[in-house]
Amino acid sequence: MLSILRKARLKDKEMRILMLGLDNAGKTTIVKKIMGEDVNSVSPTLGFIIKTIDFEGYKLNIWDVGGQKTLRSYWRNYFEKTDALIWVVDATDRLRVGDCKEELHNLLQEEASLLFTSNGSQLLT
Ligand SMILES: Nc1nc2c(ncn2[C@@H]2O[C@H](COP(=O)(O)OP(=O)(O)OP(=O)(O)O)[C@@H](O)[C@H]2O)c(=O)[nH]1
Ligand SMILES: [Mg+2]
Repeated sequence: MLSILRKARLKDKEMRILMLGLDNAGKTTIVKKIMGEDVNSVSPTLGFIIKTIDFEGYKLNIWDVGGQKTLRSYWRNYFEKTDALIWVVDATDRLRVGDCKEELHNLLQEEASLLFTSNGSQLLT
């Protein structure tokens, strides 16, 4: 019993954080900066990169996923077991602020429908 409790506590100390946003928004740059890595050698992410940060006793697993248009349909595959979402916006990219809004909206819609279907509810079909 004690070992189960201990495991549960350990599990609570681990978080899965999903980082999404349009391509070129600066996701990988932010993660590299946090990790103390060189930010001058950043290239577009074609799949995903997982980085683990230890913060105040918490293990944060950051999933940095590529944001190019062709990759966005795969975002949904990363939702499961995610504890937090970080949506990265390039505030200087005025031309794509509309795209950014639309993608975030689609993402939240999709997440809502996934939640409902996984609960077996017919609320959103
Ligand atoms: N000046 C400046 N440049 C930045 C900043 N953040 C990112 N960049 C630059 O913007 C470019 C794209 O940044 P990335 O971190 O690759 O963007 P991303 O969101 O990971 O892009 P994808 O992997 O394609 O989804 C890089 O050349 C960075 O050097 C910032 O805060 N200031
Ligand atoms: Mg990237």
